[in-house]
Amino acid sequence: MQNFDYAHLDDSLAQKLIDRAGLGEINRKVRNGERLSFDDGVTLYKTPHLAAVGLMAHRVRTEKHGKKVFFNINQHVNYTNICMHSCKFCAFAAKEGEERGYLMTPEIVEQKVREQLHRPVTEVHMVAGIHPTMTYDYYIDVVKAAKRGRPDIHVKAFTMVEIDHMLKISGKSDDEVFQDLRDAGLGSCPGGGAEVLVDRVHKAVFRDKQSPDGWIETARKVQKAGFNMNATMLYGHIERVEERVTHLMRLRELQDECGGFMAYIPLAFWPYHTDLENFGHETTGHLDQRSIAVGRLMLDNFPHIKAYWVMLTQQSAQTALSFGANDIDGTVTEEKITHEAGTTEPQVLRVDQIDNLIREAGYEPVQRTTVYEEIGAEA
Ligand code: V47
Repeated sequence: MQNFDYAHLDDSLAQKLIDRAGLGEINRKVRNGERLSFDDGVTLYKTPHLAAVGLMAHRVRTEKHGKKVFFNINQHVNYTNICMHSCKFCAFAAKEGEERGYLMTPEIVEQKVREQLHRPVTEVHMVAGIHPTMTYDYYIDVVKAAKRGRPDIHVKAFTMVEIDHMLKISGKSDDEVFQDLRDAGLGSCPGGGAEVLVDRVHKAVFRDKQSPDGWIETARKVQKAGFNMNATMLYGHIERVEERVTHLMRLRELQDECGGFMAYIPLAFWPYHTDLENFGHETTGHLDQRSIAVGRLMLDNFPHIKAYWVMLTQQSAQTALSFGANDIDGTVTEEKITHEAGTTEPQVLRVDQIDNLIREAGYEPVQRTTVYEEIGAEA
């Protein structure tokens, strides 16, 4: 059966729907490749006409990527949950001495990677807590350990929070640290740790961790050192619409300057076992789709928008493919951060399950490397 595809909705019909939603001027800008303003971003977040926002985002996504949806075969290794910070949204972190705290030696990291040798994994995603006493050499060693376990694997590791910590404890210049990381085998950096890049949310929710300016500054250094990275936003807690838009504008500005961002990944907040549990609730399907769509429309200089199924859920991630997303992340394997916070999703998806999610929604699955080279036409 040929799926109805609203990307190809007759222009005048699309125009009517969007005009009726009061979004005609924003649509005109999008169609003409004009940059959307802060106020446009706020309007897109506030309008009740989600379908019109989704339609605009879907048309942009279709122009950039056609029917392709990227995924990768990856594994996660969270090498420690011991963390000196106390972010209110986090259920993963443990304090040193707590029974649930753990720290993997580089040998264990190597072992974790070896355990997956029977699968065609191309990427290891490594992020963790900021351990209060871990040495600089440890960070370099865990990258080397992953490469020893599987020499051809792409190591996507360390959020800007971890990189900043390493720069501070290394006793070396920034250039030397980036060279050490490159020599050890670091390929790129994931997009975590950004949360919401505004001071009010930082003060209220993650005050003792890297500031929004600090995240941007470290991302600038990483990209100027030649590494690609992703960017996230953690939404669905105390942040306001205007703060989400500020976050997007800051990412867009940095991308104009450095150009090293690959994907934007809105992360749906899971409240369970966190300090925001009583305040919090799971994000809604409505907010999930809107977060993807507004990201696609505002971030005109980002090539990819990722619907991370572990946090969005498979249902929302699949729907997001028609709201601007062109990537669904990967097989994952042993994710801890969201599972500690109550996600109902499994630890791992098989390639045939990912394939099915993508095809059922009317798209074409394309396996990719971490840096978006196509591995085959399809899974
Ligand atoms: O930085 C923490 C978030 C991030 C919770 O770059 C939470 O490809 C939801 O960045 N509910 C880490 N989110 C994960 C991450 C990521 C994931 C997948 C792919 C990529 C990529 C990056 O998780 C943290 C934080 O923002 N987080 N606690 C929570 N309770």
